[in-house]
Amino acid sequence: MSNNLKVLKFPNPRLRKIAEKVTKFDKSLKKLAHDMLELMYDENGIGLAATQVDKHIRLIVIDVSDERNAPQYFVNPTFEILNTDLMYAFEEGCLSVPGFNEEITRPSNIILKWQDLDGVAHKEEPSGLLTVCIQHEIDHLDGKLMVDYISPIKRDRIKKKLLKK
Ligand code: QAP
Ligand code: CO
Repeated sequence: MSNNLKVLKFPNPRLRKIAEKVTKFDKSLKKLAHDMLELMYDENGIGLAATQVDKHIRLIVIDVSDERNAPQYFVNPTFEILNTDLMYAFEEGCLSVPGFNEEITRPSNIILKWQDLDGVAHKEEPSGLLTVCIQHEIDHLDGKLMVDYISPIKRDRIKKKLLKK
């Protein structure tokens, strides 16, 4: 059980809220991060943004390892695109859009800046699945969803199916 946290599902309008920057690196931040990680593992996800659990702060948890034993926490993440010509298409899923996968094209070379749970700043060029996942999750913090990249017709079809559940 993940401490009362639940994943909001598209088209819940709360997924559209813009998350606030984290300024206090206290125990409650660490607790939320660990609860989010537990929920993400329970639901077989590789990434989860605080927005998805109705907490509107700039916090993301990710684990792209096969063994599910390499959690990464990103606070106040931002990225710069290194080369706008290099794009990568990947079949993405989302815990807020369960049961649907869509091919999304995103920049493949980025520089990522973030803080850890203690507020220490980091800067790195991510590789592989992390590059895709962190961009997907930063979108959540800005109220943006995977379905915003597909055609309105497809998006509407997904919306109707999820509302019927
Ligand atoms: C975002 O998504 C992501 O439909 C994280 O039935 C995914 O963890 C970024 C999930 C792929 C890049 C590539 C989705 C679990 C998990 C589902 C997830 C489902 C069960 C999605
Ligand atoms: Co998502």
